[in-house]
Amino acid sequence: MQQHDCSPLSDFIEYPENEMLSRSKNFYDLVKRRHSIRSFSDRAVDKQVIENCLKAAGTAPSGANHQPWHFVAISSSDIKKQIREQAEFHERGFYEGRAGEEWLAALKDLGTDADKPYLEHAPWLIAIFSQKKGGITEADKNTNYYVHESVGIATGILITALHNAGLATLTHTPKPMSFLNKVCQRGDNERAYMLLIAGYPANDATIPAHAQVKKDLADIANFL
Ligand code: IYR
Repeated sequence: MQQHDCSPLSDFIEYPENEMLSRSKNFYDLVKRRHSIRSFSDRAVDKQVIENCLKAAGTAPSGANHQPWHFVAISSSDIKKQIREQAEFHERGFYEGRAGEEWLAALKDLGTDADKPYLEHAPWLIAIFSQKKGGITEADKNTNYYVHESVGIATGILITALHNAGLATLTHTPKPMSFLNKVCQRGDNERAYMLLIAGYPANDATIPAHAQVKKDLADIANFL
């Protein structure tokens, strides 16, 4: 390996094998209770919880460790209202034709439509941006690598962290999403990647049957 500055791996924890087995099972039991919901309570969620989950997301591996992401956590009613208005405007165009027949057919069993009341009801919206240029510090303007992969992994950790904290989420990708740059005051170097809705589920929250069909292990993996 090339000469480079480094320190010993000191915080790795090795578990006894039986504990490893139970931990892996417990984690599966935890994450299989994560469901995307579309009906949120307006009950407030402490900002510190969101901060901790964002810190967890920020530990994600990334190309050359450039951490090519930015999260805008929104609790302001005014900004949520603007996002709802613009998302619904674009979604109406999507559902009224832009999506095309095949895409609309794929969404039928989820029951989604252009109405996005949760964008105002939920206590937190987290707009996730990817950065084309960057580096190990915020001031850098170097090329970023594997941006989609990196931001995808960070988003996955964020969703899991929020679920682990006891919150429900919804991944939302209004199409197009570029209005988020303006509303969130993010520059040209950033591209809106996803909008995450986070909060407590409303009492009437449901899970579409379609979303509960998960492929078997044998269908998603094989061992060589
Ligand atoms: N962005 C739209 C449409 C939509 C697309 C997919 I793919 C989904 O899995 C769910 C919805 C919307 O949020 O309604």
